[in-house]
Amino acid sequence: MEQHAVEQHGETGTTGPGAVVTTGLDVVVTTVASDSHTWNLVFLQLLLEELGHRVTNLGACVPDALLVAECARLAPGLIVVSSVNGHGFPDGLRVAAALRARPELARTPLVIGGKLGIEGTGADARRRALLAAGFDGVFEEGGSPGAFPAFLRALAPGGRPPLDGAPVPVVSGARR
Ligand code: B12
Repeated sequence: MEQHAVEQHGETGTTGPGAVVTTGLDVVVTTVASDSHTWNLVFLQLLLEELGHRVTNLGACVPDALLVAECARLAPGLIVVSSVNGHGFPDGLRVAAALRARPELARTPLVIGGKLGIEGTGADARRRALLAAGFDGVFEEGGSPGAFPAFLRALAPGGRPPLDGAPVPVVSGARR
């Protein structure tokens, strides 16, 4: 009997004879060129992997051109930008423009989060500007803990729910 492979994203399993069903997303986790913090990236990688996604973590201080080149090469299902050094807002605006300028990345889901400013205020204005620049979700510290996992579930309905008691990031505000 002819066998049909069903390729969605990610983790592989079977639902019938020969059927290959995959769940989860290929995700690029990155920070911006100015930011040398790394534990935020490790945290996000672990969280995403726990939720059933596969992560390429580009590490600290990623130059814009390298980020764009790697995303174009890997064609991920989601790009997650994290920054905590206080320069994430201007760096994020620049990175979004660079990514969205590439036709093959123009529609790739793209989010940013962390500590994006150097003041506790202005999160709403930052969020609006980042969404206008091309991000699909902005998750600043201090927002709803469930917002990022909910965003991921909407993108990849086959993904795993968080384990009981698993840490979730402090986040806020997705566009969708
Ligand atoms: C360790 C540390 C460093 C180390 C980093 C070492 C390393 N390998 O990572 C060193 C010493 C290098 C460093 C340097 C600097 N640091 Co520093 N650092 C910290 C510190 C103490 C802990 C950061 C950390 O590892 N946290 C653990 C991780 C897991 O948590 P997190 O980063 O907060 O991320 C969480 C959330 O933000 C969220 N999140 C993050 N990104 C994203 C993305 C998405 C999509 C989502 C959903 C969630 C999410 O998820 C994580 C888990 O909850 C913080 C203070 C603090 N207590 O947070 C300051 C801090 C981040 N640093 C700060 C600053 C200012 C600097 C320097 C500019 C200092 C200087 N003058 O040189 C430099 C910047 C260097 C650079 N080029 O980026 C400030 C940033 C201020 C701001 N954003 O308003 C902080 C907040 C300290 C402070 N209170 O002033 N730092």
